[in-house]
Amino acid sequence: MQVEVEGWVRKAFDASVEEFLALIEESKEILYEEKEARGGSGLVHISPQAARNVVVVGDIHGDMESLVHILKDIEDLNADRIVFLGDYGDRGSESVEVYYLLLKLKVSGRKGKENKIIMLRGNHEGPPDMPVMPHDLPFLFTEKFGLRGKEVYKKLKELWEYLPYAVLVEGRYLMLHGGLPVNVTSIEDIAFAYESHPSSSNFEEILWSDPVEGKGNFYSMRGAGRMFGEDITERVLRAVGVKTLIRSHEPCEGVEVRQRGKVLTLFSRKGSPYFNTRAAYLILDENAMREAKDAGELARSATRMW
Ligand SMILES: [Mn+2]
Repeated sequence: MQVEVEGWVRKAFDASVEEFLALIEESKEILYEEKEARGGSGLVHISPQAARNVVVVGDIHGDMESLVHILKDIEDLNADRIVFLGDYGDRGSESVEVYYLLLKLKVSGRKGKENKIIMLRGNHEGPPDMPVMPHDLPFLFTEKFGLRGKEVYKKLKELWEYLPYAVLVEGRYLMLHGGLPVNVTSIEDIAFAYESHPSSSNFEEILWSDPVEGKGNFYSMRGAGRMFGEDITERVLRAVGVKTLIRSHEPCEGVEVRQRGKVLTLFSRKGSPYFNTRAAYLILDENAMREAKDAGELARSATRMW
């Protein structure tokens, strides 16, 4: 895989606007088919019996170096799935190139009926009525492609509408970008959160919320989503039948265990504007897939730091 990745990285920096548009179109078709196959749901199921190695990657935010590091690091692993937890662009100067590489992985990720690459929706890939600030991605496209950069950005926004926003490894893990919606009573509430948006805030909370120690749920300083306490986590995880929430969205030293092992936060990029000195990704191997480890165990045994 390394040869391909290196070639794609070079290509990411000098792809023409036409090539970029064609790549988005091809990815969008795959994502559309996948969404149809899920009956319109935003939830991807991974069977713990069928997967041996699942790689999970947190926020990348335009950091090409970190993304390439991860891909090279896992090239001998033969991962069944690579789950990206969202937030691909903004805040990093190579956001455009990161998108090129991720979409190239996606269109090359077909394995039988399934696709090896799962790209979840983060709050930086939100719907038009939930904008994020600051949002430098459109300016980076214009800087690179001139006026036609606007066209590429518009196409990319269309693609975001087809991205799934949660992964369920049955009986083990729930993965999403931000947090657990406080009023969820079943996995369906998560699977069809976007369908009920904006009359229900479930989708907003999946993309924007953060865990807090203690009980209850509170207003978030982010201005969107909520802060959810351990009691909420306990109830929602029980309702969907898993032990641990795996999410990203908050900068940390690669990995952070919250709420006494119920929540694992992953952060997979380095550099400005954040101050973390380490970044991390996760390898859920056969053992982790069999045993539903809590966040503390995952942080100790399944995390790869750099
Ligand atoms: Mn985020």
